Amino acid sequence: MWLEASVFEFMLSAENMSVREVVAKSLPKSVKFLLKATIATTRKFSDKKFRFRRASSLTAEDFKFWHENGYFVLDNFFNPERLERINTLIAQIWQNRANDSNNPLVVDIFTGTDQARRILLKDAPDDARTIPYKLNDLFLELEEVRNLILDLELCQVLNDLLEGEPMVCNSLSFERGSQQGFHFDTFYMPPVVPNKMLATWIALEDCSLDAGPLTYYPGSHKIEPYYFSDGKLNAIQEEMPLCESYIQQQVEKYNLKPKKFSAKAGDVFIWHAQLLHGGSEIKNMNLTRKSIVTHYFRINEHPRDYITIGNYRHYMKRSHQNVPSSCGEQRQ
Ligand SMILES: O=C(O)CCC(=O)C(=O)O
Ligand SMILES: [Fe+2]
Repeated sequence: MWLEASVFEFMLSAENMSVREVVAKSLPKSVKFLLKATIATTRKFSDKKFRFRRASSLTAEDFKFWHENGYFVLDNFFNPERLERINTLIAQIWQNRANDSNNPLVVDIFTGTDQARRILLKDAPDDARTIPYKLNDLFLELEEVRNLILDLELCQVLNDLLEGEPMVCNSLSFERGSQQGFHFDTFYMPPVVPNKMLATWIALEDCSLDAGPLTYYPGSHKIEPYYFSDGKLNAIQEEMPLCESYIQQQVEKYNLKPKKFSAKAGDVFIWHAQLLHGGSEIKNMNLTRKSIVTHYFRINEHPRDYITIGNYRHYMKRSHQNVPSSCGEQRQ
């Protein structure tokens, strides 16, 4: 092969990701194709070195699994040190939340209690961190979070699954389980083109089964979607009882059984727009379950609404969620 092994080493290293993107951009198509094929082959034979990284292109078997089950797991995808940096940043964000009066971050606190509400993080009381909460859209503020949820190789996998380049639509950071009931994400953010949306769940630490793990029904993405009275997939609260009985009936019809995701730090769980999932009950409130959930659309459907940070890596150009006093926006 005309390219030196050391050149491959250089181009494959995570640290040189941006250089890799620049080099890749300037190459002619035929060379890019050769390079991509060779990189994939090289990775296959260097498992040890890329223990936490995975060849970007999925195999036919992977696609079959995705189409049959509506989810896909990338084991050991992220390096624990990288996750620790994110956990430290989140701790600092909580600690320093009130230092900046313009801190724009928005958090949903006391989830699942009668105190549940959406507020600015800077106004959150200390105990809000000890009860399940969702910290919204950290990616808008933190480059490290953008780089994690828009990791190049992760985005290449998402690109393959979406058949188009992914674009982050929102992110939710958790330190405990969500205990959110079973739902389809299309209740809150249906994509413009059916099914062209997906979510990733990144384990920022090992998750005990008592910490309220992610739970899901394999194969539930095959259920015919439920359309509300306006013909859309967005949930209409008053119609939820009817929708829920439809889902129940479909789960029984297809004999679907729920599963829990017992994640290890660095694992990534990817789910289809129509996969029925939720957060299971937290058995021990002292246990944390640090994770980041990200929902992605495709740039194809939002040609003017995104910011690009590299090949395959885009996020929606948008502002933070409004707090309810200024807007009654539907939330998930
Ligand atoms: O992490 C969980 O428990 C579920 C989160 C979820 O369903 C979502 O953010 O869409
Ligand atoms: Fe969800």
